[in-house]
Amino acid sequence: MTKPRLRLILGDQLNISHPWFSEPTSAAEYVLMEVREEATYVRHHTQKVVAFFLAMRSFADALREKGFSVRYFRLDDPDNRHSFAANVEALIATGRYSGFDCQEADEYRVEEDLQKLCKSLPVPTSRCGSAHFFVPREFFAQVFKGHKRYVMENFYREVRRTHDILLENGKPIGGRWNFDSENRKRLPDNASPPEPLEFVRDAKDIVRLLEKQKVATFGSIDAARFTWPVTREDSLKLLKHFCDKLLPSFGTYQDAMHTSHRLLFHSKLSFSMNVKLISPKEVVDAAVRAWQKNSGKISIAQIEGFVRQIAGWREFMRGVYWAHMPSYKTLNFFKASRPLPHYFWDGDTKMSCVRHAVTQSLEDSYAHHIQRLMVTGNFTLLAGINPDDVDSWYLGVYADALEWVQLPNTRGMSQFADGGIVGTKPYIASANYISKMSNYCSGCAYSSKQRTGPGSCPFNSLYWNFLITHRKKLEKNPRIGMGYRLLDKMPAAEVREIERQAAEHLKNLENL
Ligand code: FAD
Ligand code: DLZ
Repeated sequence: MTKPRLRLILGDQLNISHPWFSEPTSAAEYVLMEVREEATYVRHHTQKVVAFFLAMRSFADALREKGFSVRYFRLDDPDNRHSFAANVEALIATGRYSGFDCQEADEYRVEEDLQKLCKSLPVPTSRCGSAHFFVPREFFAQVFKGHKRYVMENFYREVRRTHDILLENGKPIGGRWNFDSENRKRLPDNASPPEPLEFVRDAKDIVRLLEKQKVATFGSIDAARFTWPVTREDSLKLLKHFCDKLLPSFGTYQDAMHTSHRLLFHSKLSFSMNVKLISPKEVVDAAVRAWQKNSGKISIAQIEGFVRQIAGWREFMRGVYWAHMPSYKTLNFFKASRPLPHYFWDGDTKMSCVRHAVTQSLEDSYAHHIQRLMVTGNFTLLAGINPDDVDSWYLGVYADALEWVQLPNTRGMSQFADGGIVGTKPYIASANYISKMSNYCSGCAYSSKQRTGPGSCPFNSLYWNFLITHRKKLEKNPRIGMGYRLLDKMPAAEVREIERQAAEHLKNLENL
C-alpha cells in the first residue's frame, strides 16, 4: 500500500475549496495543530485565540466528515512539541508518510520557517498556493513595474479589470471607479442599524485549556456565549445577513462611529475571510448579486465602497507586505519612541473617543476601520508612540489580526512609519473630525472645540504640534499643505501656546 503524504493546514488556511480536497481522501493525512509558538508570539486577545482554536477544530471535524484522515494536536496533547516544524519533524520521523506538503503561509515569519523545514526534511516536499486571494503575490509587482509610487486606486482598477467586477463593456458601472466621496456620513440620531448576527457557542473548555496551559492572553470573553463565526456555515450566514440587511447602508455610514452602535453597517467578515472559511471572491460575488437584485434599494456607491475594501485595500495590503518584508517591520519614519499608554490595555482614559474605541476592542476583539484608523491610530501617531508598541497592540487585540494585513494597515496606513509606501499622507485629524463623524465628543471630559487651555481636547494641540514637529518631513506633501497654510496664518503667540499645551499633554500622557 502506498504511504500517504503529510499535509500541514495552518490556522488561517481553513479553505475547504482548496484543490487538495478534490483529491482522493487516501492521498494524504492532514495535520492541524494548536501550538504554543502561535498562541504566544504576541500577546493575543482571548477571543482571538478561542476563535482560531474553535475554527480549526470545526474544520478538522468537517474534513473527517468528508472522509479525510486528520491528525489534530490539541494544546494539551502530550505529543505536542508546540511548533509547526517540531511537530512535522516528529510525524515524518515515524516513517508513515511518503512526503510533506504545505501551502504558502501568509506571514513572513511562518513562510521562512516552512521553507527551512521543507529543505531539511528527509522526504520529498512540495509547497503550493492557498487558493484564496483574487490575485497572486506577483500581481502587485506587475501592476507597479516602472512606477515610482504605489497607488491603491490603480491596483484596485486592475483587480476589477482582471476579475470583471462591476464593469460594463470594460468601463466601470456608474461611470466612475470610485464613489468614496459619497461615503462619509455621520449616523443620524434616529437611525437604528440592524442587530448584529451572533453565533452563540460555549467556549468554556478552551478558555480553561488556555488557563491550564498558562497561555497569557488579555481582553474579556463571555465564555458561555462566544459569538464569532467559526465555521463556513456561520460565515455564509453572516455574508447573507450583510447582503440583506447591511449592504444598503454600508458605504454611506462606513466612516461613522457611535457609542450605542458598535458594528453599525460593517460586515464583521474579516475573521472568516482571513482564516479562509470564505473567499474574497465569494463575498464580492454575493454582494454584487445582492446589489443587482436590489439596485433600486442599494446604490452603486454602497456596493462599490464594499468591493473597494476587499478587492482593493485587502489585496493591496498583501502586495505591500510581500514587496517590503522583512524591512517593513522596522520602519519608523517619524522616529516615534514613546511607550503605549496604559489605557490601551484597560480603557481607563478621560478621552471619550479613545475610551470607547479601546473598551470596545478589549470587550469584543473588534473595532471597525475608522475606530482603528481615526481614533486609536490617529492618537498614537499624534502622541509619537513607538510603532513597535502600536503593532503589538493591533496584532494582539483584534480577532482578524494576522501580520500580512495588520502590519501595512498599522505601520503604513495608520502610523505613516513607512514614510508613504501605503498612503499618500499621514491620517491625522483633530477633534473636529471625530466630533463630525461620531457622538463620542458629547459628554467628554475634554472640549473638542478648545485647542489649548484647561479641558482642551488633546487631539487638537497634538494635531497642530505634530505638523510643527514634522514640518521638514511633511510640508512638501501636497495633501497636507492646507494644514501648513493654516498654521502659518496663526499668530505666533497661538502657535507657542499650542506647543506648550501639547508638551503638557505629552508629559501627562499616562493620565489623559
Ligand atoms: P468591513 O467594514 O465590513 O469591510 C469589509 C472587508 O473589507 C473587511 O472584512 C476586510 O476584509 C476588508 N477591508 C476593509 N478595509 C481594509 C483594509 N484597510 N485592509 C485590509 N482589508 C480591509 N483588517 C484585518 O483584516 N486585519 C487586521 O489586523 C487589520 N488591522 C488594521 C489596523 C489598522 C490600524 C487599520 C486602520 C485597519 C486594519 N484592518 C485590519 C482593516 C479594517 O479595519 C478591518 O478589515 C475591518 O475593520 C474588519 O471589519 P469588518 O469585517 O466589519 O469590515
Ligand atoms: C493566530 C493563531 C493562533 C493564536 N494560534 C494558532 C495555532 O495554534 N495554530 C495554528 O496553526 N495557527 C494559529 N494561529 C494562526 C497562525 O498564526 C497563522 O496561521 C500563521 O501566522 C500564518 O499566517
